Amino acid sequence: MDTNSQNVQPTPPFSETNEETPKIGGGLPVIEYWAEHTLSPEGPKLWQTLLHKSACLSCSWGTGGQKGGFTNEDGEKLQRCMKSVEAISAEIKPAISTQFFEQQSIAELQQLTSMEADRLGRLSFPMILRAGKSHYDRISWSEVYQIAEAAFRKPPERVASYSSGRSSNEAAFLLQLMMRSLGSNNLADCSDLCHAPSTTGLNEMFATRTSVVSLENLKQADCVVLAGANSAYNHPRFMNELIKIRDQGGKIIVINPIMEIGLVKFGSPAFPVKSLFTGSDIASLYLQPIPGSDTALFLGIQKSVIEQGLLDENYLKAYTEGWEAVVQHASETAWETITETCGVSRAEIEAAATIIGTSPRVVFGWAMGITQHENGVDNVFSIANTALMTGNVGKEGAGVMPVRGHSNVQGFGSMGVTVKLRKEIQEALEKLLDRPLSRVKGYETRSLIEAADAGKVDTLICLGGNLYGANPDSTQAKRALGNVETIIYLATKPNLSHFHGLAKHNTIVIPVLNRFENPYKTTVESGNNFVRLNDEGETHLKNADLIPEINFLTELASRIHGDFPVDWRKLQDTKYVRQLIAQTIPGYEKIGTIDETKEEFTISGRIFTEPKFPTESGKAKMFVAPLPKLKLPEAKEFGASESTQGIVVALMTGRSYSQHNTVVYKIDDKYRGMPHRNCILMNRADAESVGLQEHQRVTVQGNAGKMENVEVIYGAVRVGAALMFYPEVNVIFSAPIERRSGTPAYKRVPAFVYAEA
Ligand SMILES: Nc1nc2c(c(=O)[nH]1)N[C@H]1C(S)=C(S)[C@@H](COP(=O)(O)OP(=O)(O)OC[C@H]3O[C@@H](n4cnc5c(=O)[nH]c(N)nc54)[C@H](O)[C@@H]3O)O[C@H]1N2
Ligand SMILES: Nc1nc2c(c(=O)[nH]1)N[C@H]1C(S)=C(S)[C@@H](COP(=O)(O)OP(=O)(O)OC[C@H]3O[C@@H](n4cnc5c(=O)[nH]c(N)nc54)[C@H](O)[C@@H]3O)O[C@H]1N2
Ligand code: SF4
Ligand SMILES: [Mo]
Repeated sequence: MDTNSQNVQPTPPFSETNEETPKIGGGLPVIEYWAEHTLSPEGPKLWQTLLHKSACLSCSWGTGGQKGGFTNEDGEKLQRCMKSVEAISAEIKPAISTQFFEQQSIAELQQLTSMEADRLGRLSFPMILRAGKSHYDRISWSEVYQIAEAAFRKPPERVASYSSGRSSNEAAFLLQLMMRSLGSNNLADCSDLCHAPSTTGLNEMFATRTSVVSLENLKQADCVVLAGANSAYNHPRFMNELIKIRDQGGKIIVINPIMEIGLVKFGSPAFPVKSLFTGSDIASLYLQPIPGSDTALFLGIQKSVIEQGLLDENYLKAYTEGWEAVVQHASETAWETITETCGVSRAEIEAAATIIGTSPRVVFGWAMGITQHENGVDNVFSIANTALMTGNVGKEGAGVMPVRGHSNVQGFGSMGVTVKLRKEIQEALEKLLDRPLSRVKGYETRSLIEAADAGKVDTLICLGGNLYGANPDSTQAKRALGNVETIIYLATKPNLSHFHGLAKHNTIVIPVLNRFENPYKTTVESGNNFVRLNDEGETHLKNADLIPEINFLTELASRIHGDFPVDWRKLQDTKYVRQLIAQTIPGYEKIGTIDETKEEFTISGRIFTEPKFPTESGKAKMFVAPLPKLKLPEAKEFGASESTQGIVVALMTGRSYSQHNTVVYKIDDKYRGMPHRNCILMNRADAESVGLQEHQRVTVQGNAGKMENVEVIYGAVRVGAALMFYPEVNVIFSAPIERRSGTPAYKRVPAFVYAEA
């Protein structure tokens, strides 16, 4: 039995924080941050960018574009959060000088933290680290293309790409077209580490891969279930919708092992000053399960829905398949098994079931706390099963809604940057290429690292991101990338990959223009399936040698492929890329005329307001989500001696308040009361059970390494669980992989926490 599950949840639950933590999320510090940045010397440029007609750089909630920098798809104003300011501030930094890289050796650069690397400034000229050299050198564009072209002439199965969702749809489309024209399906993407289980799960059940809820529909919900998403940090404007739903008498159920303060009360600048000071209530009910146990919690909700007579059997019979086995599984699983597995009491589960079963319209939202598990796809199944059992998919104001990551990560998937290409896109591309695409299975991110580790990759192009920093087991990632002959990083800012993810022969860093600097229009897709048009812009980096991503990709492709299957150089006018997208990508027809119409649009076929699904039978398919076996290893399995004072915890790894993925903006996380990056958030009872105290320094050991001198911080985290920040924590563990989607289990890392002798 899991060491955690002896503790069935009391009410009120694990809510003790330390004296440092504020009483509401958001609130005045957000306004202070705005003021600090917008009134600083960078202020005018910041305002100019905020007002520029382009989508927010930061998260997938999406705002800006043609309706103006502050407007959402419903035309509502004042829709930019402080995260947007944070992201822009990082991009409008001055250029890093050539002298800097002449002076700093790679050994010195490797000493930099993620925050220090980002703070160096903007990359502004192409540079190369050659094998055996100690410094990055500036390099000419002609040599860049010469090396890149030779590297791309390697056998196609030994050539790979990785991408991250900040770039445009146009760049994403060109990347995959270039790779597939070559005969390579190795299109790894950051979504493999992120929402791939949502894509896989939703595709199996509904034959769709994204949220089925529009922003307009969300506004009509009477209840939102938010599982494993810290939206107060990571999708702040979503909080405005939750506040409005509560104000209209709706209910919010939060499911999260940590009582995140911003999900309890949130002070949003979008609302009257009063709410900013006192905060608005968010959670009506807050459940704190054991990390990795959400299938059990949702099974409990289903069981109770059945017991309370709230099962929508007519809906199941008419619109779903496989429901009998799912209902049977819920009916037959004993309450004891359910509560033991998830650590939440039956009374609380029943309360959630009553709310869900009696609310007319329920939206189920989730993020990394659901997907980043060994059973991430089962988690998604269990949520969608619950939605279907209560008739909540395929009607207005209801549905399943993965809350996506990067601002254009979903667009990358739509453009075919995936190892699981949709059949319709495959056929359209084959028509365009006038030949079959390669049938060799491509590498997603984890299999790319494994393949590189086994010496099977010669060439790698990274369109953004931080492949080294984002992967678990940093030692392996470094070794694996070291086997690749040529790595080409396209990036706006320096990051850990550029200093640690070094190739065997040549590591090239190409400085690119970001979304608001491109000399042509681009588009992006929000998590709510809305396509935005970004206007042309210009960079503040005068006399610098940056390149638009599109220009680099088309020039490289034209050198490799000549005029096949298209005149690549002509595609530097992105209007032509959009025409190709309109021809090949389902639902994107309107992009073909967006240059003339300026009409931003919701992708057709994505939002379900009727219970008819694009599956073969037209019905949603339901699958039994088995309960996980959540045993943690014993202390001795970490090599600890009997006398070592310590405890094994289920460590969740994720984001602090001031970071965007692997890029750290500030070292503290004030809402959780964590003063710096080298902290572990623990439950007081756990710490005290092995004689640890708050602020004591401990070692945290995983299966691949350890971190020392880590400060214990008491927080509102459930017994048996703890939290640390990535990317730093990625050195300590190699995660098991969700087998259907390739996603690492970042949210349930067995770790041994012990006092230093
Ligand atoms: N400002 C900012 N915005 C961002 C990002 C950023 O780094 N900074 N990153 C973007 C990206 S790429 C992504 S993917 C999203 C990430 O957005 P989130 O998914 O909100 O981010 P995480 O920090 O990974 O944390 C998720 C939450 O899951 C909870 N959790 C952990 N394990 C479990 C579990 O087993 N069950 C449940 N129910 N909950 C669990 C954690 O306590 C945490 O509150 O945000 C996007 N937006
Ligand atoms: N332990 C742990 N690990 C995790 C996670 C976790 O929760 N826990 N979360 C995972 C998740 S959800 C994700 S999505 C990944 C994120 O992994 P990645 O997407 O690989 O990483 P980012 O930190 O978002 O990448 C930041 C870099 O992108 C570059 N960049 C920014 N804008 C642009 C642009 O417009 N063009 C180009 N070419 N480059 C640009 C900058 O150089 C910047 O340094 O990390 C994963 N890793
Ligand atoms: S919620 Fe996301 S998209 Fe909207 S302004 Fe904030 S960071 Fe940007
Ligand atoms: Mo992500």
